[in-house]
Amino acid sequence: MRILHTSDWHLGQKLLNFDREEEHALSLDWLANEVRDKQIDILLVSCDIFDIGNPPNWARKRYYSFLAQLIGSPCRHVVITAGNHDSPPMLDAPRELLEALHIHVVSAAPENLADELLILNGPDGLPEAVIAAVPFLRDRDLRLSEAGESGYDRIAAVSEGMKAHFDAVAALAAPYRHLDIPFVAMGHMYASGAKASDPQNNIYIGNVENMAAEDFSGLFDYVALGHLHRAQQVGRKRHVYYSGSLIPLSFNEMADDKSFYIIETEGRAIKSVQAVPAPTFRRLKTIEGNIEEVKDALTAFQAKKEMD
Ligand SMILES: [Mn+2]
Repeated sequence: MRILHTSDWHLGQKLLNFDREEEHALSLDWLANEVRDKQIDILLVSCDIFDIGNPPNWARKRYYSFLAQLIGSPCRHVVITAGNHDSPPMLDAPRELLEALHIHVVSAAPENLADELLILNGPDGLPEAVIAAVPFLRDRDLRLSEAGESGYDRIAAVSEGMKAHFDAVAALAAPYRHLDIPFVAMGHMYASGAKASDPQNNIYIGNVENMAAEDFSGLFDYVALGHLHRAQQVGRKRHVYYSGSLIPLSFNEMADDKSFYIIETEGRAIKSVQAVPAPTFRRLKTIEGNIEEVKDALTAFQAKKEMD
């Protein structure tokens, strides 16, 4: 079986004053073609579909036209989770329609945890993959605030709450463990040992890591993470990966190569994890050392535009 792992599309993003519509359109068209060409069975999109909770209409149009391009392709299931940039009600609105097309959306920690566990059936009607589709977990999903707790206590509580959440989904998946099919977890966090392009103060409090690769239950054969925009494996012993974004989303990502992963499985075994490089549709032509100059020029441009 072939599983494609991508994340962090950030549709609707503006970098300073420049919107990225054309790049997003080109990259999603390319991705839809790759899903067909590479005969992908399951597509996983781990979080941050949109850049903001109320994205422009062109971004919504791109999202739906991408999904429409998959109809009739070999891809049997699509699983989409929401990140800290996404609006859960917005992603949820077309849920029934998307479900009918085998597109599963998990936009927020559900009241019933079992709703995060997807048992995907193959053409023969039998389970072919188990997906723990864990979206971005909000502070309130992870812990109860306590009067008088320190910042350090809060950070530890987030980390403990996150581990407990993944363990609880793994416990729900455990009854299926006799099946010789891949078990995949999706998540949105700052994992220990991962290299971030930008400071991580925007996810939970503090620029601190939330969970380590070893903290994921051994039940999961592959962990498909989103949030960090740099493609990478986290730790060496487990199949825990960030797919990274499809296009560079900040100046600090300008030099990074972008990609998605194809995970080839046979029964429970992960046969290979292959990074497929994304084409570069637009890149600022600059040399190292020159970046500050470019940033200053763009900031000045923006300030001038705001004054006009
Ligand atoms: Mn992101």
